[in-house]
Amino acid sequence: MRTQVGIVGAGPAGLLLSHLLHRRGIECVVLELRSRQYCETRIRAGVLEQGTAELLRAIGVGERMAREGLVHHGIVLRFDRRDHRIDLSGLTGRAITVYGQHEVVKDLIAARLAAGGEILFEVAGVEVADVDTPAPRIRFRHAGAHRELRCDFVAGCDGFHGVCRSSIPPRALSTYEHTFPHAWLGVLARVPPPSEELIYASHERGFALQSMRSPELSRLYLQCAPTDELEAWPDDRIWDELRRRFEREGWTLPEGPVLHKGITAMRCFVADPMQYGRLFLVGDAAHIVPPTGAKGLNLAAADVRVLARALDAHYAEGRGDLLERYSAVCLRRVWKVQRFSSWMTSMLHRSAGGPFFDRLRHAELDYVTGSRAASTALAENYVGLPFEDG
Ligand code: RFL
Ligand code: PHB
Repeated sequence: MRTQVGIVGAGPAGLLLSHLLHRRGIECVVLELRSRQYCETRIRAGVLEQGTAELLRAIGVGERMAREGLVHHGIVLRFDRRDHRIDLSGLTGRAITVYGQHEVVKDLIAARLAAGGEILFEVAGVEVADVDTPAPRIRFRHAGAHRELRCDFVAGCDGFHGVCRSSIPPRALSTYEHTFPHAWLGVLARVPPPSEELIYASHERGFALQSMRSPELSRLYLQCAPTDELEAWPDDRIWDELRRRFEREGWTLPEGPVLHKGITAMRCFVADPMQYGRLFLVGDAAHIVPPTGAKGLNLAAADVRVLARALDAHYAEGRGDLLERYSAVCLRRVWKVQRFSSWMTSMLHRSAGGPFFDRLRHAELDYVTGSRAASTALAENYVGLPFEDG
């Protein structure tokens, strides 16, 4: 098999890249470990920056999002049992769209297949070779047969646990990591979201977040210990803890059937550079941010824009400079998003630092919600920093 760009991973990054390349007349093949159904039902992110939503619309995959996505103009920070609204649109003129990541994935897969795009699901044993030569190869097994995909470039869109990053020689890569001593217990429940906007709650018992997927589905998160097991969190305990952490006069949390629950670590990770020879790392394969800023998927989409444009410049104009600058351009945004996500995480989560740090966090919340300049700084990061496509 031969193509121009071999893409490993059919998450948001790989699918979006393949759709952008297709629109620019560049051939690609996507190789995915899991089944189509698994990819389309994996519950993860929910918040799209305005720029991400605009990109999806501009490339013709925004129709269902326009119908079913929820455009939000503000978010709420709840502390001291009171609400403090950050008026995202008033402060920045921009908004966010709440639309599940798996819905984005469904829309992209449908668009790719409708356009005759090639996505091989349930491949195994993916190995990337010769990326430091002009003729990289990807070896894999599919439907019981050993196969090889020859290509000009490889896009490693295979997430944090994928194989692409580890195919770069360690001497050619620096990594930066931090793990927060918290985790999130995430719950999807069939119950109308009690508030129209997202609520980030900072409470003595720990952080809690109310989000949603539709007018009938709530997405709720609780700060928990990274060592917690799901068995320690029966539904009753979850509702009881949510009720305590969201406590506010005149606000009640209705209960409903829990459809899904999971525990997520809170990790920061950056690989530098995000490229080696003809291999380009994209999205979670290159970086992880803690979910408090709602940025992982948006950052993956930002990488994709840069890479698609650089590959287009290579094929259409014979220019290699944008590909050379791929990592440098992406990393500027990555570190700003890392900064924002870490700051949100530290400000909102209860830590073991003791009373001095509890007071500092409280002062931070008080300042952010009381100062127009500080609220604007939060808002402009939350709706998404401007793009630098290199
Ligand atoms: P993905 O989505 O992990 O996709 C990688 C794909 O590669 C496949 N794969 C392989 N394929 C072939 N061969 C191999 N050896 C392979 N190894 C892996 C995998 O099966 C998968 O299909 O990475 P991608 O595309 O970079 O997308 C990144 C996003 O998924 C991620 O950043 C976000 O989900 C993070 N995130 C959030 N981001 C936001 O922008 N807004 C949010 O509100 C938000 N909330 C969240 C989140 C992540 C969470 N969890 C569970 C980590 C909330 C949570 C709870
Ligand atoms: C979500 O809806 O899943 C969500 C919202 C905001 C976050 C993280 C996740 O910061």
